[in-house]
Order: sequence, then structure tokens, then C-alpha cells
Amino acid sequence: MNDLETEDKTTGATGPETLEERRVFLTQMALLGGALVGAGCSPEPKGSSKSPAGPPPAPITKKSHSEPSAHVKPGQLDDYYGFWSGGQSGEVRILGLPSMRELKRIPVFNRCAATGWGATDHSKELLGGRMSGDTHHVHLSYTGGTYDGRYVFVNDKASARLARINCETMEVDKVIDIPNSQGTHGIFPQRHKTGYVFCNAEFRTPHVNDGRDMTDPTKYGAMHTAVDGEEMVVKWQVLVEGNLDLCATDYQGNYSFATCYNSEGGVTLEQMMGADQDHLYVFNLKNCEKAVREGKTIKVGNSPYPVIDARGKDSPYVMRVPVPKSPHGVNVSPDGKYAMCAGKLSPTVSVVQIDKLASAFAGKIKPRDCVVAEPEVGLGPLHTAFDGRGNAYTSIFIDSVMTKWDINKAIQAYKSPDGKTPNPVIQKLDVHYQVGHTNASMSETKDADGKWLMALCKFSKDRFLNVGPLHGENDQLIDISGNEMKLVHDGPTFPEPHDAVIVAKDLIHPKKIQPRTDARFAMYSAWAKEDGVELFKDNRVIRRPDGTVRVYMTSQAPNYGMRDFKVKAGDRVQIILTNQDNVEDLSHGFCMSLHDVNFLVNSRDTNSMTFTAASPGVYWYYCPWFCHALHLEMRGRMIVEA
Ligand code: K7E
Ligand code: CUA
Repeated sequence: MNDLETEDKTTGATGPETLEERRVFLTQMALLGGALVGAGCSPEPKGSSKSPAGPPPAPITKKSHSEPSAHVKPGQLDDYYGFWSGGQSGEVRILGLPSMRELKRIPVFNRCAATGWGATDHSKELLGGRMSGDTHHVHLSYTGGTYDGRYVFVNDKASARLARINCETMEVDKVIDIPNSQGTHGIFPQRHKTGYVFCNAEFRTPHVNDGRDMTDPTKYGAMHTAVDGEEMVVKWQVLVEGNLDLCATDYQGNYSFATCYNSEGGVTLEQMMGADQDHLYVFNLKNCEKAVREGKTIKVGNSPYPVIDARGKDSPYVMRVPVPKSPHGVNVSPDGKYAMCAGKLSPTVSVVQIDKLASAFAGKIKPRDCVVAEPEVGLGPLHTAFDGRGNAYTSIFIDSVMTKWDINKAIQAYKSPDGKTPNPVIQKLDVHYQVGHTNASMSETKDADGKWLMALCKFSKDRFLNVGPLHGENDQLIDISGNEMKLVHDGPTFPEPHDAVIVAKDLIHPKKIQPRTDARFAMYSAWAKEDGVELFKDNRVIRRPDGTVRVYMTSQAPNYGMRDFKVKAGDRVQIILTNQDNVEDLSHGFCMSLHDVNFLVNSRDTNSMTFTAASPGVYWYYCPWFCHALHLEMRGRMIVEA
């Protein structure tokens, strides 16, 4: 691998300024943006490690390990699946790591022209007419503290929804609304089994939000929602007074966590930043379940789900651990011992020892006594990843660095803040620029393997060719297998993946041919039964009692089962296409000219779309997916009669 200094200088030499000048400029810009922030930074935290602002003093010795190579040769497979949220694109993306090759885009809260997602009958039903979304957090289902390869869960901040992707097909199989919520942001599944998926509402609203209490923000609150990840049904909610940001769970199934900024209960930016202290909210799941069983709950509005009203002060349900103001990310170490609460407006990470929480819930110690370290890591810490070797990697937004620090040393430093303990900060690595989320290979599991680290940078600025006002993001791949972090790859992404998880490839087993297990196929089987049709065999036009014309059609390269069919102008037409091909990677599709109809049908798949037949005439339908030497000939005519 190249010397990174040299590499950086070379890259920087293309512009009028040096890389260092550009970095200083960008940092100043970030600080300006965060001017309010700097002024209000909390006082020197107890046990601060007094880490220098720049790189650590001790030079890092040349490592002796054999470095993993990020270069994956043509035809070779990657070692990891990376699941990326797609931010405002509403999608989820799959990348291969370490190559950073984009392998797939999974449409979720969006309308996808290629697959027809958002316009096909079943996806339309799932999305309920809301074709946009804002995905931030992707997490896989767990069993026994590691990924079980069954599901991917993803949030929609825009419409307060949770979607589930079935890993057999990498297609969405469920979408649910999170009631009484706005800004559904942090989500996290339980780790001991595929149990609850917790969803945090970031925006405080009146409860019930029906016009009451609108001008009295002191009455606003936010929900921490427990969804059953198997059934995809809301089980219960906890109503608290603060807004809930990021979410995490422990490894035992005892607690869920939410960072909470805005303890002030403000509704403007200035009001939200008044207090020097905010909290990590800890939800005691056994106590919450007990309250639900015993009916110590309320109902909010039209939602049928039980709500525990835990607003105000600490209770058996929720405890508030004080941390410096406006915390953001919360991440649990792979040994299950610590929840790391990134300071955002404080240059610290608060380390909460999870096995102390029971004593705090029992009133034997104060909630703040659960904080066992608070190392200073840089300006604007957002999220933390782990290597399974006792080190933490915190993304530092304002400084544009990744800070590697030693968890045990940070704890020692906090115990004896006399400066005699070694600096827990091991290295600060420049990233480009303004890093948001970070994650490492298997970092969110007990099997964190310390090979690769992702820095998901919010700005790419000058790192790529100029493509106009909207720049790509820059997802940087960092080798963490040695003593020293090494930047090995810049990966441009279409805005704006917030988060990503990196999963060992052996844990994911997608099918190559559609297994027809999702709910979608129950729907098609029911239709076919009603109409006396065999999906894999029949090509028939059926006029339903309500006037809908169902066109059941098959496909087999390079033919449709129907060369033409007739309908009447204005008919509601439903094309139900079943792909007979039983061959890997042999997708067809269906595009009806001039009707805004276009969808994908994979091998052994059935899919459908509904439209209104236009004015009388001939309309060609064709297969839009290249499937055969005679692919261009794979078409037919819809004859629309007056
Ligand atoms: Cu930090 Cu929505 Cu995960 Cu973005 S949140 S960075
Ligand atoms: Cu079938 Cu192209």
C-alpha cells in the first residue's frame, strides 16, 4: 500500500491549493456552521484524557501484520456484504467489501423505474401511496449476538415507517407505520434473538396530535416503540418527554437505549441548545413488558397499541443517564459491556457500563455513576465502531477525522484523572470530509473482526471530478487490521447513505431463483384461484365482475405467452406476468408503450401492475430486460378497441 501522505499530496496537487490548506478551510467552514456549538461546548469533562487536537504524540511503528488487500480482482468475490442506507433516495444498497463495488439497489421507500417498485400492485399496497422516504439506519436480524441472515430492517424518517427486507430475495416483504410518531430515526433490533426492533421518534409532538396542545411544547413528547421483528407488528410504546435520536440494544435482551438531545424541550435550534446536559435514555424491557401485561398503560388516539407513560422522571421503565449536551450516536461494544454515547456538541464519548444499570434502576447508585469513562476524542464525535480488540473508532464530524482510542485506557484515565495514565487516543486519521456514520466489519456483533472500517463522509468537495452543484458523498474504506488505520479507498455514493453495516459473507444466503415465499405470492395464488387460472401455465384474459381486465401471461425467453390481447379504451387492465424460466439470472420484464407501465419479473417470479387502457389503437408491449439474442423481438400488441 502507498504511503498515504504521498498519496494525499499527489491528489491535492491538482488544485490551486494544497491539501492541507483545503483541509484547514473546510474545517473552518464546519466550525462556522457550528458556531453556536463551539460557544456552548460543555466544560472540561471529568477525567478528560486531555488528548491533543492533532495526531497523537507517539509515532506509530511500522506494523508487521500482513495487510488485507482492498483490491478484488475481476471475477473474484468480496469477503463482506455491506448494507447501506440510501438516505433521501429512500432505498437500501448492497455493496461488496472490500472492493466497494455496488452490487444492488433495493427499492424500499421510493418509486423505482427499473423494477416497477412503488407501481406494482403489491408494492403499492405496502407503501400506501407514499412513494418517498428517508432511510438512515439499516440493521440485520440477530440470533445469539450475531447476524442470523434472515432480515434487514430499515427506517423511514419522513413517514415514520419501518420496512423489512427478506434476505432470501433481498426484496421488501413488510412495511409498517409507527403510530404516534414523527421523525422515526434510530432503530435497532434485539441481539439475543430476532425479538423486538426498537424505533425512536426524534420529533416531539402533542399526544394526541389532533390539534390539542399545539402551542404548549411542554406537553409534547416522543415514542420509543417496540415492534415484533417476526410479525412486524407494534407491541408497545413508551412515551417520554425528550426527543429520541439514535438507538441501540444490549446483548442480553434487558435494555434498549436512546440518545436524547433537547432536554430543554425547545422547538427552535437556540432553545434546543440551552442546557449543558442531556441524557442517554435506558429502557428496562422486563419492567416495560410487565407494565404491559398488568395493563398499566394508556391508549393514545386511535392507535390500538398500549403506551407506557414514562414522561417526567426516572421510573422502573426508563432511566436518564446524564451525559454532556446533545449526544448523537450510541453503540454497544462487541463484548456487550459498554454503550458508547458520542458527544456531538461535546468533544467526548461517554462510556456507560451496562452491568451497572441494574443497580442504578434499583436506586443503589446514581444513573451518572454508570458512566465509567469520558475520553476526549475531537470536535463533533458522532458514531463509534469497534475492532473486537478493545479499540473504539469514533467519527469526528467537525475535525474530519476518525479517532482510534483504547477503551480500557479511557476507563483507567477516568478513574485517576491525574494525567499519569496513558492517553487513550491512539491515532487520528484524516477523512474527506465531515464524517457522519462509521462502522467496522461485524462491529455491531459479538464477532467484530477488526479488518475494515467505513467512514461515511458527508462532503466529498474536491475528491472527485466536478459533476455540478450536487456532489457525491465519500464513503472511505480504512484498513484497521494493523496498529495503524490506513485509508485505502474513496467510494463516491449518491446522496445520502447515513449508515452502513458490514456483514461476513458466510452469514448471508440469498436464493438465486425466486422461492415464492413472500406474502406477494399468497396474493397471486388467491387471484389465480378466483379466476381458475394456473399462473405458470395459462395465458388468459379474464374480465372480472367489476370490469377489471386481468391479463394472465407467461414469459420464457424470448417469448411472451401471448402475442396480443384485446381490451376496450378506458378499461382497468391488470397485467399479471409469470416468468417460467428456471434459469439463474434470467429476468424478463413488461413494458407497455405509452402507458407508464414497466416492471421486472425474475426467474420463477410473478409480478403485476394495473393501468387504464388509453384511446383506441395498437400499443406494443415489450421485454425491457436483455434476456436473449432475440430479446428485442420479445414483444406483443395490446389492441385497444373503442
Ligand atoms: Cu448520525 Cu440519521 Cu444515523 Cu446520519 S444519523 S450521520
Ligand atoms: Cu425477455 Cu428481454
